[in-house]
Amino acid sequence: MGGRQVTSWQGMHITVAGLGVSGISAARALAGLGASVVVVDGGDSEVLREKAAALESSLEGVRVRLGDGDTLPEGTDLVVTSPGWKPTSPLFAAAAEAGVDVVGDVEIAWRLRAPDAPPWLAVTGTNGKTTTTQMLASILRAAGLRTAAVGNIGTPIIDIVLGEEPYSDLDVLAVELSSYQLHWAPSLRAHSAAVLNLAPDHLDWHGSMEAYAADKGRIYEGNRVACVYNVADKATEDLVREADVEEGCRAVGFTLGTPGPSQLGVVEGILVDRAFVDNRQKNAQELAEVADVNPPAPHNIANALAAAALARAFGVPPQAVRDGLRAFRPDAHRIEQVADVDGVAYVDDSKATNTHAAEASLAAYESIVWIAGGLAKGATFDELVAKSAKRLRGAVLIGTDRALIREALARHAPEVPVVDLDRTDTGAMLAAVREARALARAGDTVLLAPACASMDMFVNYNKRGDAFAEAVRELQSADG
Ligand code: UMA
Repeated sequence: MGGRQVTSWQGMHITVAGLGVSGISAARALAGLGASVVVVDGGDSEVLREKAAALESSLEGVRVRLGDGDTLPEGTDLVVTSPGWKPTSPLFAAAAEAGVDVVGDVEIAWRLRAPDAPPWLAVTGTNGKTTTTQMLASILRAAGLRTAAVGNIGTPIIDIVLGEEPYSDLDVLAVELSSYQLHWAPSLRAHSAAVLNLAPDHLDWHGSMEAYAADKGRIYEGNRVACVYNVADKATEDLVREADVEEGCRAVGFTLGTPGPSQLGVVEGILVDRAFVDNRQKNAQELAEVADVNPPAPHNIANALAAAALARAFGVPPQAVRDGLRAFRPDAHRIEQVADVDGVAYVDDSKATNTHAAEASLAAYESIVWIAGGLAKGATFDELVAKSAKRLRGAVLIGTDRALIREALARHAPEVPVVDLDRTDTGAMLAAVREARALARAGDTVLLAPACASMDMFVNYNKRGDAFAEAVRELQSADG
């Protein structure tokens, strides 16, 4: 990588909001560039104190203030926020009052990148972001390119653009961006970007669906080669239309149906490209088979098409799309089959923390015993249940907001047997799996797709998925 683009950080007084993954990365980078950094965090736990001590002792020029995330430190020139902080946070009101800008860590990464830095292929959407970004990275690797999957996926982008090992000398980045990160990254300009889908989520953070969509749409701003949208989700296409892009940048759709010109889609079990081919009015290029997608559930084929579109926009050959999709393995807790017991498949989709994700999950199986419930985050379940009713053999409900799902089942699927466990303790998962097994018949799928957040019963969705797998194993060993 060449020299840095910005040289004016020396002596700047920067307040970093949040002592989490992004805040620590931003503080390190900015202090390393000569800025004087104060990290503020509203929390004051043992863990945070340990993190604060480690950060302060490892770098000159960084101070941490715990237990007060609201007041702006005296003399602040710029606030760099972590994504989780709401725009309505008092700290930002204080910054506005003082005439101080607020930007996110992604914005800083964009400003810090070297002139010859690798381009960004960016992915957002309500659901499927992480999987699509990983598929994209796998395809890019199969094409022999040096790449990393970064951003909301867990690796802060600042670490990458500063060229720290093992990230130096990459050819291209596969970047997952959340709506929060996009909100705080006004000057970001990707090579190409995709919005996978748009459904209500995080509305408490954004304030409204319009504001949420507008932040997602920011990913298309200034794209150079392709804005990739979902043909089945008109809202994503609208965002492309509203975006201000570079001359010559194309709108490219992906669809589970037969693709039109400038689209990628599916024809008789084959993923085909009618966007990045010569004479796209007449020609189509075979990329891969549906069976190459892991798992080949409809929403995941859509993810694969979006990843393929971004890779093709970057000039990746068709063969690499197939090889990359074949090499891709999904993360745990995302439609992960954990066991097959007496002809019944047990599938963990604990990552389905909202109704949109659960709907995609339920659409992937024909006959389902559904384990659902948890924290609803203000969601309603009528549409989800109405759309999925015909696939349900039965339902087992757990968690704080289970009554909302029970009532939706009573309205739209009165025939479906429902077990309401009336429990929110961690051990409830074993009971839920037992009840599900009693309802299931050979050929059915017992599917954990809660449509809710997990924090009422578990530390996070990973632990919820682990508890499910553990419960299935206990059933197996009790049988054996
Ligand atoms: N904090 C406050 N006041 C606030 C909010 C937070 O003091 O009002 C403090 C907390 O005490 C905590 C710190 O800020 O110490 C946490 O900051 P954060 O919530 O922004 O989390 P990070 O650890 O910096 O992680 C963030 C992303 N988190 C969120 O967007 C909530 C991570 O995405 C991302 O992987 C990481 O940056 C690196 O880019 C996680 C996520 O849940 C996976 N994302 C959401 C999603 O995918 O749905 C958007």
